[in-house]
Amino acid sequence: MRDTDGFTWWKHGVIYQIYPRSFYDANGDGVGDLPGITEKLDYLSWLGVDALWISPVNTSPMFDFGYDISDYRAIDPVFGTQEDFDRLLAGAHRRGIAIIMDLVINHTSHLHPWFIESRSSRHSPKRDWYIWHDGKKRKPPNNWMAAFGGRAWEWDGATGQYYQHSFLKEQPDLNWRNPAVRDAVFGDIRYWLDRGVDGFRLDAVIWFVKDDRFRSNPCGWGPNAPRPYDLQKHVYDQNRPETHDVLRDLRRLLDKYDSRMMVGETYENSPRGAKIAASYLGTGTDELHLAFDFSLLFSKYGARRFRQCLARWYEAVPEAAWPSIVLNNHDQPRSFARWCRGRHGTERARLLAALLLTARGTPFLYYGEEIGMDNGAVSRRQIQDPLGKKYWPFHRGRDPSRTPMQWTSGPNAGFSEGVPWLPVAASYREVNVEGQMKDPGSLLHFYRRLVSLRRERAALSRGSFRLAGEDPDILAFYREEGSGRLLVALNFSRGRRTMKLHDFIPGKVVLSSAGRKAGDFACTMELEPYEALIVEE
Ligand code: ISL
Repeated sequence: MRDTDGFTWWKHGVIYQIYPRSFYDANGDGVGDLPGITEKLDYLSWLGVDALWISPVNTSPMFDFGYDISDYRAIDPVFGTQEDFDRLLAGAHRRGIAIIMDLVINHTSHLHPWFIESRSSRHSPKRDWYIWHDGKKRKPPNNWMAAFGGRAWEWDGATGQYYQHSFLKEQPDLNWRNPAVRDAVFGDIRYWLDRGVDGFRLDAVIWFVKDDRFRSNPCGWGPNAPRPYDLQKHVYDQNRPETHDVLRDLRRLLDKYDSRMMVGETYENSPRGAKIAASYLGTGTDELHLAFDFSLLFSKYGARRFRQCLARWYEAVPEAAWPSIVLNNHDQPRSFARWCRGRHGTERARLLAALLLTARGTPFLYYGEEIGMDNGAVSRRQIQDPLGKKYWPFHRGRDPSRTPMQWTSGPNAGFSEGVPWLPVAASYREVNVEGQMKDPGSLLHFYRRLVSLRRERAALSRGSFRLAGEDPDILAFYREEGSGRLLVALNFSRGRRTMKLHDFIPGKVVLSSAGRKAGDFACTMELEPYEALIVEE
């Protein structure tokens, strides 16, 4: 891709996540598709993003909307054809945009031919491709739970054994200790690398390898306790050391190609998140290229908390590696719903935009974040997500952050001419791309300005990072590269605040969310309520 002097696309560019069912529906069946993404490439190029991560589009029976793959080499007809994929890839590359596929290899669909063969008999040559185990006195082999509810073991009456699944029972886990599994999956990965795909987002990395002695987990108290899954410490079914071997092998495979990358979903919702995510970066050059620390995403709002998250994350990332920054994805409530509802919502959203795009690390934007999309309201009848179906009303599932992209104020928010698979969020009349494109003062234009600033100023995309001050309401930091030094100050309070900085040198405004003109002089650091200010010294 577009690697030029000092610019590596996955380090210095901006990555945009698309949930393809919900982005744009080109054929009117109510479900977003690949031709839909291709149609919107000009928009994405106008926004200035460097890469798209597209949630899974491979053939799938859709028990988990694509996170259950039954053919790694094919495109699911609901999203289009192989040719549609090639057209998207070519169109993106023409515009200098890289394509990152979602690689779901912790498990397959139960309808993948490998699993069908594996479960056909205890003597099947593919039996050991999945994790089969005898029961203990008619009970599951140990106490492992599935992240999506119930036991991690499903009884197979026909062959008289249990198989293990970390998520739904329709998502049996592959046995990554088996070299034949590696060879087969690596073959499928090479298939996409040879077709020109630029990278992969690796699903569910922490679950890849399980304890070889199948020991039961000790009791514990996790983030969503008393959900049974969080009543144990996941010592033996997560983060096993052998997972690093798999990543090292994968890295060696990718390194045979030019400028390809992989970013891992290194999930953890606890203060240990940064350390765990960073561990999968290995030495910095031998495992993942990028990992996700979800601490900001799970954090409460505020300068102090966000500062602590950044500090921990940067401290954990190995010297030779590179961080990423993320506030949203398809599994969690949208940042707008978490932090920006009510008065001053848009101002708060601007602060988040500035945080995402000026901190050190590759920013990941989730579709709709750039216009301030809120969670949608999804009634019980409309629920699609298996998690919502299972846990309503305690957990309403992940549909609210997956509602259709809001393109216009017209019917179905301009997403589809059919009946959308999920209802559009009520905010679409005021919050949509068309309206915001016309308004230079909109959130969308603010994002676009920030994205282009990162390209103009190497200090923002590549520079060093140093926290400035300890103000409880202001998160401030210096970004420095060569002779360029920028001060970024984000006022998270609803009041006007003056920053006390012993080493502040008055400078020119580069960007302000509170109406100051670029080029004006900032002699003191008096910040307006919720102001994001970038000053060049
Ligand atoms: O989102 C979660 C709980 O609501 C997490 O536990 C999440 O399930 C975990 O991070 C793994 O997520 C990934 O793999 C799942 C898939 O459903 C998610 O969409 C994906 O991001 C199984 O493939």
